Amino acid sequence: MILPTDSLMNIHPTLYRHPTADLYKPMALAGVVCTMMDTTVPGNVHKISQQHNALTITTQHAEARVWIYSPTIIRVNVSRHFDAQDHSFAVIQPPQGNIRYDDSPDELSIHTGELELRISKSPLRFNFYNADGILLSGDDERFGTMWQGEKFTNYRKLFKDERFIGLGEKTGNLDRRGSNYVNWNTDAVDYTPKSDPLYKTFPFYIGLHSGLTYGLFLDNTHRSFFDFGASTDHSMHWLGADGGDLNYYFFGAQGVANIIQDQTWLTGRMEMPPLWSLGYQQCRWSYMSAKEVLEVARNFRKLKIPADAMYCDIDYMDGFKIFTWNNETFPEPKAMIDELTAMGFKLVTIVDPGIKIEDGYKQYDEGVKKGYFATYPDGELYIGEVWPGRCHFPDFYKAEVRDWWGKSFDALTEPGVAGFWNDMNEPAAWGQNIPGIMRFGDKYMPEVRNAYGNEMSRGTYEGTKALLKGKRPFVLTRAAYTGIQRYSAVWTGDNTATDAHLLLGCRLVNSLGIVGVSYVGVDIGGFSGNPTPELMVRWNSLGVYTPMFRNHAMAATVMREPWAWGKQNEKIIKKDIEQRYKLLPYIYSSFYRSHQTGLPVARTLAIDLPFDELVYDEAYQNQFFFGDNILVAPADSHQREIDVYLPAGDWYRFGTDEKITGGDVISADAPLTDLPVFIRAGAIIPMQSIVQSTAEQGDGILQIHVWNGEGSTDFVYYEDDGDTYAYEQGAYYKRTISFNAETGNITFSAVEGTFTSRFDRIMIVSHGFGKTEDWICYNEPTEFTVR
Ligand code: MIG
Repeated sequence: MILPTDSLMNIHPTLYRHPTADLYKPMALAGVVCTMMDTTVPGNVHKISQQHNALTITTQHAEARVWIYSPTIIRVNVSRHFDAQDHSFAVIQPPQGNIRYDDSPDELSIHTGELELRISKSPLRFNFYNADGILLSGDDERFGTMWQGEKFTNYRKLFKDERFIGLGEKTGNLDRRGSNYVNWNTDAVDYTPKSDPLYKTFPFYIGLHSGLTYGLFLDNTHRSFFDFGASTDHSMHWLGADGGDLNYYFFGAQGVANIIQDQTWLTGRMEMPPLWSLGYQQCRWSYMSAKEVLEVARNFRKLKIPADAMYCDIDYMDGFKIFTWNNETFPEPKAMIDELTAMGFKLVTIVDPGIKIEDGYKQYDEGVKKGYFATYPDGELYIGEVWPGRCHFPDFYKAEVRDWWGKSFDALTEPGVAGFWNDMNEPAAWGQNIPGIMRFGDKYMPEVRNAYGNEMSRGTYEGTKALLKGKRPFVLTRAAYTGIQRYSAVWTGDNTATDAHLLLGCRLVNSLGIVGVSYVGVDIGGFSGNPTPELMVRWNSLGVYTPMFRNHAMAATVMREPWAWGKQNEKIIKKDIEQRYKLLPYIYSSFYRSHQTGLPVARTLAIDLPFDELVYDEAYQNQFFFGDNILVAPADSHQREIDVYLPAGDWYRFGTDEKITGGDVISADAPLTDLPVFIRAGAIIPMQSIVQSTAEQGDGILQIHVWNGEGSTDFVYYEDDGDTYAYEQGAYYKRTISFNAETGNITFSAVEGTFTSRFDRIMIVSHGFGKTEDWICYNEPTEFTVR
């Protein structure tokens, strides 16, 4: 008997509605499904047992395990063949002890005090409730979880007013409702504002409905997919992967910031970055010789445009062989770097994973001898072509390989390289279609592909950290998976020199912030194509408020340095870069907050205002807070006036100190000389005088800018040596600065930590008080009055 193809869907709900039909039985329908995919469901619960901090729930066709990680984090894993290793690339916390649960004939319920998981037994369904018994999220009652072959899908409820944010580096709108996405790390050459997937995988999103928040992280490195109510008459949302387990962490904290804190507690937070890396970075594919690198660096100093980092893209190498230098164009790397150092510059060099097949090349010889490269199933070494030509690819999943890789960086750290840029680690090979039979040890590439970038970055980070003997390495990567913040900063790959990409860049950065990745940059100016001078100017002004401020461009594009755009534009760009340097004390303190809590430096407004409709309006969705007190409204290169949504409260235009009342959409001037940036009333923003690089001593004055407001506000000021790990032993300088608007008092708490501030004077700069004087104090102050 052949039924119409939609008969499966006709039969499903009927079966589920029938009390005895606990399972969709493909066998019973053999005559019907013979032309269909092998489809299975977990079936009903047979047995419940507890071991190793986990509750094990055995069903007809699967096994589900439940662990509690914290009162607001519950992990569920539904599997047909549970892997005893239970490995995660992302999670760094262990589960808690014994799980207490209530068992009734129909339902199992687990309470943590803040979160309740109710598991219905026939059929197996998971529903999460808050402490008040209100449903946060759960399985779609009809379909729950199903396998089609090895691929599983978890169909979930969709609330009428539900919005979704997250997934990290994904194009599209801030609100992901109605969109669908795939995670499969890809060298997304020439991506557009609609392309998917891009380079990174963060299978974590936050659901928002009925004034409630929850988060879900699918910890699975296979190709995964997420659908937020597209093409289903808004009846459900779903997620899944081509293989592995439905292994997810459910976050029940209320408030987006609290969920981000929990998610970064689970998967780690970034270390304090080296201070120099927060300055302006100048990159290009490529500065072709040491001479050119030095010329560009010298020009920054000559023109008094601040900068901290120069880059070498692939052409510094000998035939693109990783860990080598071209001895014609870069004959004396150490001499070049010494000269850069004398000018206050650090050097960052690129590394790709592909190791050139060439006898006598150290990394090739060693890698082959020791079996460090990816293979085919028959043991033959996989060969893919990339810049060096035919290459092998290190198996970064093995500790021994990461260790070997990490040690090879001595070729770069010996002459003095300070930053390590990891490219092409999706991994990429010409043709962009590495076959699924490529193997890393006992794993086929598709099972672990999405974590390749993390494992390469981990090897780079651990290796260079050891080589730099106590100094913080700066690591930058293109491909990533959840948890990357523990090892590396990221950038959003090969964008394009268009206004659409400038705006998309804001959404990518903000969305990466939601998934725990604070240290993010985009290629300022756009990688491919040539920006107009207006676009270049505008993009630089946005770079000031991007966690990583790096100018980069593709080979054969016009030069992008600040002086390449005419004297008038050079002046504007210089002023913007100076603004970045003035703000470094604030930026560094914001990075500290992120290091402590996981809260991103660049924050979509959805973090503070998740249920404010205007936040998701396409006209305002690119806006973001930079740290606690600065609101940035990106204007493109053509706009000279834009509509800005200013949330409730009073605001000041940063460039003019004009006071504006929020709670509404306003029209803001947007000249190329003044990006619409607003300061929250009552804000405390520590700043400094202009320096040419972070290596410069400066004038020793810490400026505490205070904008008039209401009530009281405070700011945690943080400083350390910016360079070593001494802060982990208490060598930092931290004070809470408070402002009381009623009394006009500014109070400094006692200094916490053993570090001596590099500022020996504090200056108070008041805004919006109708006074113009500033106050300087020579000794450690405790109190000022601005009224
Ligand atoms: O095949 O190293 O995204 O930033 O300049 C291109 C050359 C390889 C891609 C990176 C880009 C870099 C370029 N790389």
